[in-house]
Amino acid sequence: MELHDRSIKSTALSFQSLPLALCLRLRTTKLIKKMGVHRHSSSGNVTVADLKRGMEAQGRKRTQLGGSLPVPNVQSLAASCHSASSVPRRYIRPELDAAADVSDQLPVIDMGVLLGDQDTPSARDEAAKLRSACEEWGFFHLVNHGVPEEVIEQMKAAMEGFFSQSLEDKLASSAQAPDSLEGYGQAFVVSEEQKLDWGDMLFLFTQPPNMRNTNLWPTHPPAFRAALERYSSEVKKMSLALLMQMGRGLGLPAERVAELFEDCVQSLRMNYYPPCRHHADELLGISSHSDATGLTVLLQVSPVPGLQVRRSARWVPVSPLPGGLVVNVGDVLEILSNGRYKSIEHRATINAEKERLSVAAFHSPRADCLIGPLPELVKEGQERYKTLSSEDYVRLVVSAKLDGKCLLDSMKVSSSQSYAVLGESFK
Ligand SMILES: O=C(O)CCC(=O)C(=O)O
Repeated sequence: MELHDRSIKSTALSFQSLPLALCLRLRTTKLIKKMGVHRHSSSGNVTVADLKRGMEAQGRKRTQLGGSLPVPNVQSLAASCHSASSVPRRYIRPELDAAADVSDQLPVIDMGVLLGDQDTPSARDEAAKLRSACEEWGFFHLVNHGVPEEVIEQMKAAMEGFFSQSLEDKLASSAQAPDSLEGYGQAFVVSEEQKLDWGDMLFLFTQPPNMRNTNLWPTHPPAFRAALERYSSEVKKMSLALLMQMGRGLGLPAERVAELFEDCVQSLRMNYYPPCRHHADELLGISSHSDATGLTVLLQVSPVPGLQVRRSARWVPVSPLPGGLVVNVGDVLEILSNGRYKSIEHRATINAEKERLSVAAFHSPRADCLIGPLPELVKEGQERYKTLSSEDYVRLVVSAKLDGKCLLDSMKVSSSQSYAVLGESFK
């Protein structure tokens, strides 16, 4: 237990409080390029010294990690695409198999039943269903979740109001700084060659309140800020209660889960995917990825399908359930649970006729936790993942070439990958 409670001293890199959420799908090339650091080995690894030099040289602050290369605003681009040939090739993925397998359906968990009288057979059955959803799927619909409908409706209206403004107005209140992920713009564009996602995002830190960069929070519609604040705190409260139930499935006492997640870092990624009449089956709103954080709560704002979850070699569509939320296990939870709970790849497809909006709320454990299998969940020394301080985990996330689940794979004890980025001794 002591392992996971240890406080981590701040380093020159100041990664201690860099939230894992910030590092969602950050890619080394981008960071290194921006920091003026060159890869120094054929394996593509960089050392801590390289990172330090680069950061010092550029005088970057932690929250400046992770800007994207400049790319067009997709909402404006879509409005000007009147023929198949006007969709730029960088967005088109001819090899994409957008077809989904509708024979499988995500489990549905009822939070009301889960939190009801624990001694009833129905509560026990729901707890077993939750455990199996986390072990087998890594994804589930959550109904009766307790986030008030009015809070959800206000959040939806706030997002619709923001994205329906002119590009100038969206940029005026919330434009990303060139070297930052936070704000309105794009993420994870690291090279001029890579395929681009058909979507724009507004990415904001929401918890703890002292991490908020409120100068990027939209001022229109006028109710945006209040809606975001309420949504953020209701979703955080619900997530903690759900994490306690998920912890129970692993045999963890509620206090242990609270210790890890009560002071969690939460960020929200609000997605806008315009329709595309001409190439919908060859576009992705978000490329396939697993979430580098702990627990994600997704609100599908529009009643338009688009989310797909990988199951074996197939893609299962996740259509919105009225009043429901979609929850998924992130990489950190898979690691903490020593592989019992699964972090699964997912992606978003594009509709030919209708726009689609969604908002993902990412929750990471408090910043001074170790990221590794919880000792009490490791049987007979069988740790399946390495243990890193959260600052080293962040360093690994930013150094990994993110591609599906390759980051998580590299955290496996069975992986032969060494981490030059974490120093020569770390294998
Ligand atoms: O829009 C969706 O359904 C998926 C969003 C997502 O995966 C993300 O924001 O990371």
